[in-house]
Amino acid sequence: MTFKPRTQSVRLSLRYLLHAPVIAAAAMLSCAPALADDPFMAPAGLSVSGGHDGPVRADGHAPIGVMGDHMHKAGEWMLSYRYMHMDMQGSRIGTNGVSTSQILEVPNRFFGMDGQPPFLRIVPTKMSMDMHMFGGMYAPTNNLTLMAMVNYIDKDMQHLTFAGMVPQDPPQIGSFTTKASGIGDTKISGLYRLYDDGTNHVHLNLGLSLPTGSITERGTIFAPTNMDMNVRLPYAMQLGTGTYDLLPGLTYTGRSGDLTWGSQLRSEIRLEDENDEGYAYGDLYGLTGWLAYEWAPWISTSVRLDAWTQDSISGIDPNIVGPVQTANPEFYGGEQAFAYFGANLAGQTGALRGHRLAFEVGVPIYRDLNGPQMETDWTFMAGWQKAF
Ligand SMILES: [Cu+2]
Repeated sequence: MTFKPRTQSVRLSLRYLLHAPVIAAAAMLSCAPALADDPFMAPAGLSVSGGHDGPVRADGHAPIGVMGDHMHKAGEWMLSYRYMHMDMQGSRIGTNGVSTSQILEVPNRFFGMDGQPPFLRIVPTKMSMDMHMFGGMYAPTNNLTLMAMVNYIDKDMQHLTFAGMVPQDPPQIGSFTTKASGIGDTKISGLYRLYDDGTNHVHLNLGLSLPTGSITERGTIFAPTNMDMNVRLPYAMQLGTGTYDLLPGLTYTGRSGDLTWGSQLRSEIRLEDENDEGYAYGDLYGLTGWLAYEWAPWISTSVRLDAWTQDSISGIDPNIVGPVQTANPEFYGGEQAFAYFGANLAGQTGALRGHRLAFEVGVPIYRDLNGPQMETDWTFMAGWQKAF
């Protein structure tokens, strides 16, 4: 098994491909003021709430996993709640799954420091994340919608501990679970309408992520030295990035009868070289595309593909030390693609009118991870939305 640095050429080419729409957006934005004054830019038929008597279209919103997919008409509010569950089991290096015994052969970057064995001796086996997202949207004008989102995160990671000083085939000496929960990073953003002809719609997403999530969570681990230790938890168990992050993106949606489609480019760009603890997550670029069919105004179903690339962590938190892959900033990031299957429901009459309920399940189709790194096996999201 080798641990050579991953080839950069594939990643770079994907990155440039993903950059292209940002450049296109910048070009479109330069002519946006002229479009914004055009009364045809915001036809009444585009309201996602369905107006006062027309049907509320289930496909008026993208699949629930897409953030900032739709805009509102002037004066309209929306409240939303999303619940997400993510399940990870096992690890991979690049595109290959690796066993526990393979992980135990990976060098420990902290070897030489007090009590640190030469190879990894703690292996994470399972992780789950639950996230509660509370969102609000408000449109001061037809061409601008503002959005804010606050998150509550719950993380749980299970590990096996192996004898530290046994050089090969170390015996397992214990296991432990770490948990962290609390407020995550807060996101505020603006969606600006660039083009709308009633069939095709394009808007710019420009957001800012505020570092409200803790990056100093602690937990008790069972160390390879056969001792319980209270330590700062690895990056994967922290609740925020610790940096101010810019969230630029571009969204396109289209409709023809009962068929809707769309795509969104998104990115997370760190605005600081390092956070208070000395590191920064890698920048992220993602592209998603979906297709939905509305069987009746109250129900639509969707398929979606999402691909993203993210660099490893730069810098290091000197308080995160341990013979475990999650303590190594190099074992973060990679390229992934997931397929999602979803349904949107929209209440039509009575007290249910205007209430939206949506679900989406995601499964991996491609995972190339800087690893060993835990792999996501499936995700689930459910959401409620209501415009006023
Ligand atoms: Cu909304």
